[in-house]
Amino acid sequence: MSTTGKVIKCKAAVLWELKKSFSIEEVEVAPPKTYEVRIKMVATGICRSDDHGVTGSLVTPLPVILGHEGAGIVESIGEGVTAVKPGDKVIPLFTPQCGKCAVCKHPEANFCMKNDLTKPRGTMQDGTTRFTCKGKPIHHFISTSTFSEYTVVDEISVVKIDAAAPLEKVCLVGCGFSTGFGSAVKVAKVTPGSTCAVFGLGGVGLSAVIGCKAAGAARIIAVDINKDKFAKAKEVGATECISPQDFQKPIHEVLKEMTGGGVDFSFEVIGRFETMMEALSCCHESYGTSVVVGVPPGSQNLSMNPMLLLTGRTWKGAIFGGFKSKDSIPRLVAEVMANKFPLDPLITHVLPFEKINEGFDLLRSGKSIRTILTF
Ligand code: COD
Ligand code: ZN
Ligand code: ZN
Repeated sequence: MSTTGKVIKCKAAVLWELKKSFSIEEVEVAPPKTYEVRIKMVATGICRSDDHGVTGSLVTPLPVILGHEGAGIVESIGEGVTAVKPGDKVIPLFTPQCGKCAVCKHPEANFCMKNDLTKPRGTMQDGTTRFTCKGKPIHHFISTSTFSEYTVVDEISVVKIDAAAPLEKVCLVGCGFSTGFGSAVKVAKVTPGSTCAVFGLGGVGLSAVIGCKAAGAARIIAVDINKDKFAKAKEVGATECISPQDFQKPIHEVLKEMTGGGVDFSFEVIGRFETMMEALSCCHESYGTSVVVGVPPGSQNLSMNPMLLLTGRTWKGAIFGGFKSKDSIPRLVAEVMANKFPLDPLITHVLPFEKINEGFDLLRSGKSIRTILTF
C-alpha cells in the first residue's frame, strides 16, 4: 500500500536532553510539502559532530533527531519537486545548494546561505518540523536528521546519486569523507610532490590523508595522540606517523626539523585551539598553507601572533571540504564506485540502527573510525 501523502509511523533515535542516550521512539513523519522530499533511510554514519550535538558543543534545538551522514531512497516528493523522484537513491545535504544565493553563485564558495548550521532553527526551510513524537514536535538537525527510518528534507538539501551506488558505503560521502578529502584537494589544493601534515586521524582526518595522496603529495605525516590510529593512516597513504606525546618539544618544531623548515600543507582535523596553532606553525613560514577543518567547542576566541601570517603563510578553513554539495556529491560517489580512492578502511563497524548508543560508545572510546548504522 502506498504511503504517499500519508503520515508514516516509524522508528527514530530521539535526543530529548543534552548528554543523554538516544531513545528509540515511534515517531510520526509528515508527508513532504511543496519543494520537499521524504526519504527512506538505508544507512547512516556516526560523525563526531553528531556527538557534539549530544554534548551541546554544537548548539541545536531540542528535542532533536540527529544524524547528517546518510543515504537512502526517495519515498515520495512534494509539489514542485523536479530534482528527484520516488525510487531515486539520494544523499541528504547538511550544506544545501540553493543555487540562488550569493554563495551558490560564487564560483569558489560552498557554504550556501540557506544552511541551518550557523544559526540553527532545527526546522525545514519553512520554519516548521515534519517530526512528532508523543504529541511533541521534534526538531530536525542541519537539514538532514538521518537517525530515523524516514526523514523529510528540502529539495535544496538532497541530491540524486547513481542507482547502483552501495548506500551503506557512500553515505560517508555525505560528510566525513568529503570534508576531509575536499580539505586537501579543493581547499588546500595540495600539489604533486608536496609535504603534508594531518593532525587528527578520525574519519575526517584519514579522508584528508586520502586527499593528500590523491593529489600526489610525496610525504604525508600523520599526527595523533592515539597510536592505534597509525596502522589505518598508513593503509590509506600516510608515509610517517608521529605522536606529540613522544616528544619533549612542541610538535611544530619536530615537524619543521623533519621537513627542513616546515610542511607545504597542514590540516587540523581535531577541533582544538592548541593543535590549530601547532598546525599553523608547522607549515613553512613563507609558503605554507594550513587548513582548519575541526571546530572547537563553544564560541571562544583564539589569540595568535600575526607575524605567523605576515611572513607568507596562508590560513584557511571550510565546511564540507569546500565542495558545492549538489555539484560534487554525484561525482564523488561515481569516483568511489570506480575505486579511485578507498572508503572501506574508514568503516570499522556496522551495526543495526537500534544499536545507535553502542555506536556512539565506540566513537567516544576511540575504538571506531566510522560506524555505519543500517536500517
Ligand atoms: N593531538 C593529536 N591528535 C588528537 C588530539 C591532540 N591533542 N586530541 C585528539 N586527537 C585525535 C583523536 O585521537 C582522534 O583520532 C582524532 O583526533 C579526532 O577524530 P574523531 O574521530 O574524533 O573525529 P572525526 O574525524 O569524525 O571529525 C573530526 C572533526 C574535527 C572534523 C569534527 O568533529 C568537526 O569539528 N567538524 C567540523 C565542523 C563541520 O564541518 N561540521 C559539520 C558536519 S561534520
Ligand atoms: Zn559530520
Ligand atoms: Zn545557496
